[in-house]
Amino acid sequence: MVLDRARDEGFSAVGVTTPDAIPQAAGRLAAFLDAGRHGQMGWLEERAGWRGDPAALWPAARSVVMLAESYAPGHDPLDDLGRRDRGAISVYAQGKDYHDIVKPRLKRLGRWMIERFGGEIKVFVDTAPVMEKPLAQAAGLGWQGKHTNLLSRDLGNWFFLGAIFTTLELPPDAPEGEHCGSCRACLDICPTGAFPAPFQLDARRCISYLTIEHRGPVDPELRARMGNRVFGCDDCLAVCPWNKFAVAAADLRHHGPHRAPALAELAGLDDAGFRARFAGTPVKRIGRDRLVRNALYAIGNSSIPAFRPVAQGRCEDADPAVADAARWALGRLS
Ligand code: B12
Ligand code: SF4
Ligand code: SF4
Repeated sequence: MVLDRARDEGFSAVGVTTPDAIPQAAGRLAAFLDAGRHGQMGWLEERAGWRGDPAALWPAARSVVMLAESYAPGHDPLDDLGRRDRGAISVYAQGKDYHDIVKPRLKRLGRWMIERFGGEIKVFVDTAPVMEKPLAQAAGLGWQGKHTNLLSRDLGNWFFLGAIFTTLELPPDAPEGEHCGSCRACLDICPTGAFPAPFQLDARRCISYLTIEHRGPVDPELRARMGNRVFGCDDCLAVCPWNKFAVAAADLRHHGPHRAPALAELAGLDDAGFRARFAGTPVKRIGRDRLVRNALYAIGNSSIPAFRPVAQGRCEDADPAVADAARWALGRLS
């Protein structure tokens, strides 16, 4: 019944687990943090006790309903990497901010559960101290692949996760097993070698982290490997063979006009222009300076001499990371 209602809300899959279902997660999170693999994402450390133990986050919770929302594209994202005068924006960020789509849906579903069955609920998507991937695997939605993301036989790699914690005792689903087998396509394609081992990521080398989370200048060795990616990276997801079972997302708000903007336009943005261009999208949260920095790295990687004046024009930018990126790009195009 919850499944039918979740599908009515537009979710592609739903499963139930218990707050104590991921006893291995706390140790793995601690190992990740101890090795410094979170880089500047200090917020992962701050409430690690709750993150690693959902039962401690809300002791009254008895069940966790995990939901998947497909954002599968109708194109191959790897095609955008060949367009050297354009910036590649990762598929999840090409349309409306998914937090604004998924959270209201979770709340509506949660309210319906209360009306129907009683109990209390809390809803989470992305930003709360909840390890959504291991919980979703425990709820049977899919498995954490060698690239560490959750994938499924029905949806491939392209789906967001959300959680409803409830005080209700719901019958749990069986956890999903791992179906990567001997495949290692995601590990081999990663442009920066961000996987120290299968199933483990060093976020400090991941282009998604570098373009979205990392403040200040990026290590020159890594920026040279970022290609034209200006927000996020999809390579390890896009290469996965399980995507052949994914169908393009039904909610068109996940697809949008921000697929591959011209690098010259991005590098020329001021604060007001940035806000107007990216309002309501996930790109907005990184701010003008970081996006312009990323666009200048892409220009430096473009081998297009006509971009020299664009880089020149940013060499005295008020933001030191932008000015550094502009000088680096100019040097690479000389
Ligand atoms: C921090 C974070 C990031 C960081 C770090 C990513 C990471 N893998 O940790 C950065 C900025 C790099 C990132 C990037 C991306 N992210 Co992100 N991110 C998160 C966030 C907020 C927390 C993840 C976390 O807890 N990391 C800490 C590590 C320790 O946990 P873990 O990844 O689960 O690690 C597990 C494995 O290492 C495993 N493990 C370790 N050793 C071993 C050994 C063996 C043998 C095995 C089997 C397993 C194993 O155990 C760990 C615990 O389960 C979640 C939202 C949330 N609240 O959960 C979104 C989330 C994971 N991100 C998401 C997305 C979409 C992305 C990107 C695809 C976006 C993009 N296109 O650029 C990329 C993918 C990059 C990648 N290959 O992971 C989605 C993933 C949805 C899905 N289907 O899985 C989430 C769930 C957000 C959401 N609500 O939809 N992200
Ligand atoms: S998102 Fe890109 S950089 Fe990050 S692990 Fe995957 S392929 Fe590597
Ligand atoms: S590309 Fe291969 S190894 Fe990587 S997640 Fe997909 S099936 Fe697993």
